[in-house]
Amino acid sequence: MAEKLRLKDYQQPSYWTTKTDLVFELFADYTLVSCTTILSRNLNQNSNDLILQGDGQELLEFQIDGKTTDSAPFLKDKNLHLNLTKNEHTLFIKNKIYPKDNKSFEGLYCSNNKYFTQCEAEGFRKITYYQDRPDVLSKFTTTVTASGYPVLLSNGNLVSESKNADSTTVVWEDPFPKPAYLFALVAGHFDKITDSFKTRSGTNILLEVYVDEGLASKAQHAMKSLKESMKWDEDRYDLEYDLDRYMIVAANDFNSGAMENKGLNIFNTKYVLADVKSATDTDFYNIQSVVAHEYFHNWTGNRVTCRDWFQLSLKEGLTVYRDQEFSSDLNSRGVKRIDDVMRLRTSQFSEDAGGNSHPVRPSEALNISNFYTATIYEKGAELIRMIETLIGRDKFKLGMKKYFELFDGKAVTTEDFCFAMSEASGRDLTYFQRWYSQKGTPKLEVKRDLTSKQLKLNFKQITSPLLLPVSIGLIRADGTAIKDIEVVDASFEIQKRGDTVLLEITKDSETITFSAPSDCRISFLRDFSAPIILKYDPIENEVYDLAAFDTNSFSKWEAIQQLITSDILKNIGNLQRKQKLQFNENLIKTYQKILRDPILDTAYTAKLFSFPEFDNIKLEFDGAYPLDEILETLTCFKQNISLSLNDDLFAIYNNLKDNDNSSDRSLKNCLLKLLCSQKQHLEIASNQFKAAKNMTDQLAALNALKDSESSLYTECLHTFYKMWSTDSLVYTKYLSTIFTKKSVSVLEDIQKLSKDTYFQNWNPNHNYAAYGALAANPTAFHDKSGLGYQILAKRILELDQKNPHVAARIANCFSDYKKLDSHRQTLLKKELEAMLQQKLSSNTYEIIHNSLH
Ligand code: B3K
Ligand code: ZN
Repeated sequence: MAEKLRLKDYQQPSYWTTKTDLVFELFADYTLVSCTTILSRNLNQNSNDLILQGDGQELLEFQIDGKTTDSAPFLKDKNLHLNLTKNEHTLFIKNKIYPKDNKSFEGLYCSNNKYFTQCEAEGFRKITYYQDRPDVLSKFTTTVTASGYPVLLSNGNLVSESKNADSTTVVWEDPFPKPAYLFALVAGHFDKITDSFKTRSGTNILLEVYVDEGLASKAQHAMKSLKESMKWDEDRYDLEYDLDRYMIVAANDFNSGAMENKGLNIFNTKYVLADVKSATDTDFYNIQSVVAHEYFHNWTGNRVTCRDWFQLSLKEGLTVYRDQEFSSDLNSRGVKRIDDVMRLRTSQFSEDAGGNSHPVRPSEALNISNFYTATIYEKGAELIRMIETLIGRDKFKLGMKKYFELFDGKAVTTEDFCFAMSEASGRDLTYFQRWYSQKGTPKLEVKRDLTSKQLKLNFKQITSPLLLPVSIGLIRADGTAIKDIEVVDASFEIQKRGDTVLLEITKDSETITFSAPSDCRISFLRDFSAPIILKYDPIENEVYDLAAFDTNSFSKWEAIQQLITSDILKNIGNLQRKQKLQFNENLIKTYQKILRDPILDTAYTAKLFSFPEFDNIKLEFDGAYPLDEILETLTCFKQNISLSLNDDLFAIYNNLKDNDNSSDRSLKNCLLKLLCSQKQHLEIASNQFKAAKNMTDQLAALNALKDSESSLYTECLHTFYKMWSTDSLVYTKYLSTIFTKKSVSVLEDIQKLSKDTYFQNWNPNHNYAAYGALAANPTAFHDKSGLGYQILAKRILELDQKNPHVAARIANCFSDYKKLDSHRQTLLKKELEAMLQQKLSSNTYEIIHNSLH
């Protein structure tokens, strides 16, 4: 088994690679890769040893400084171990690879008879022997020769193109030094759309989006999103694009969402192709945000990159923060913040509570591909957001400017980022940086002491102390906000911002005293100012008043989440004690007011109706969670809301029914799903399905019917299949609909899946939509028979032979092992131990091992 990598072992290489010339000759069954590199001694290191990583290629020729050399003595494991003598060397390596057989979708591979690359994190070593590490930055020239592939692309600018009777040869040159993980090559038949963008300083950039033939009309939204992103980065951060052209290419087989290769982004088709008939409003929204994310990497990731892979959040956390801000500016900021917090809590908080918990800057890893996680991305973005909250938006912008002044063209660390922010803002961030190395979700407890004139708060950090920016507001029982909050005394720094005060909690115990009226209600963690779990005992009616009156859209939503969560927890307790379920009637009244509030925006109201899910509720339990009781209570809770609000839900659904905008659709479809927990309303969903003019309404109707055991569902599902199964992307919606059904019958369905003509056995999207969906479906996955565990274990082993990345991602479903009851633990343990006996990739081994231990 591979050895663990450790952050503390980082060392610069003994040689830098300063120039890389690649020549690709694409033949029908194989590809020849010739790579000439200039190596230059790193005077900081006193060593002649140099490792060039490789993975599975056939080495055909090896020259050092023009002399053909026997490579055999240098080959050890998969790598070339060189011992060099001079300050400069020229290496030439020629090797053979088989892209058509490459189902790992890393390195150079074929998908739908087109060639693509995926080199992050360590895929370049599958193309040629190379210093495949992010701190080695080289200028690249790429020559590609092929016949029968009219489109031949690589990074940078096109320098020449020549054709003869048999083949076409192109030469691409990238003027910006880059690490190997940003290398890209694409070849094939494509359709494309083109456009242009004039930068602020007047350069015209050619923009191209390449898609499968016949699908050009579905690329318009991606192109629009690209132009919006380019404009936003100029407006917000004064950052302009730096090459003559920017290309996006869509790939049917792609392990993740997209990849920010310099000048040549390669995308999963899921984040490029859309029209209203085949893509939902959420798909459109995601395309905008992923296109932006990859574009923003051009500065945060490509121009300034990571020193080593433990620094991954340097580029990912920062770029997620930037794409979140972009989406907030272009859409609704309040709704976006709620979406981001929901995602953080569902995916990252769960990850941090399970076997694969790790810090935003991990200190060790077996396989770095396993670290493309919610912690690195989402929690990483929260860390950046906290810095912005602490120093303010203007200084944050100055900090970004400083970051590029200091580090453009370099490979750096998260400390370097914080240093730039400190330099620009004058604020010491040393203590704050503990956030980067501490895993787990911080817990903060608040106790209050309210007298007639003063409110005293005592904060206790239950976990190791960190700097927690806690934003709070005060409101009175009649709903009026206390505008001028008067702080009498505080043991820590505070910053006043309008009717909100930012408390900078640092020690394990801190206090603050305000002058405040006795009916004062506290709105904690406004805008979710820190990614923590905050516990306090509300006084009577406090949370209801916040739910009704809080002016902070996040905190109003949060108050409602709190009311629901405590109602659900109370009823889980009832079930455990074999008592009757009894839901809170005041909550119904709160919802009635929300539904009748003419001021609330429909997209926001839809968020108020997004109830906590299984993954949120399970986190409320410290030890093993009561899985069956959680599931039963959640279902009954929704049924109760549906029954109690029946008339309002029905009336509003009808009002919104024919409105043609995404905001109204989101509320309408959310209410439809609720209504359908009553059998009598299933007909509404079936009618909506039949009348739907867009995918949002069609899919929402199908999903509303899904858990009903009604023939209406089977009929609609069949129609959906007939309409869409030939469209690989929409087919994934069919798969995830089936496999998220709250029923054990799903386990039978998935065993028949390989017989479905349209299921592409190795396609990552299809596997995530089927097996990933099952893994996230607690009813079926955790069925007491243990069949769910068996099916997933078997499939992960199959996938692991071809595509360890996809296998390991799905294997994350086992990380709750220790939180299961003893019956389920026994069943799962058997599967996990059996898996560890098999020959596993280091990716899957690491995930399974961590889940079990
Ligand atoms: N940087 C890529 C992620 C690549 C995943 C490699 N296993 C996409 C992104 O975060 O922008
Ligand atoms: Zn990214």
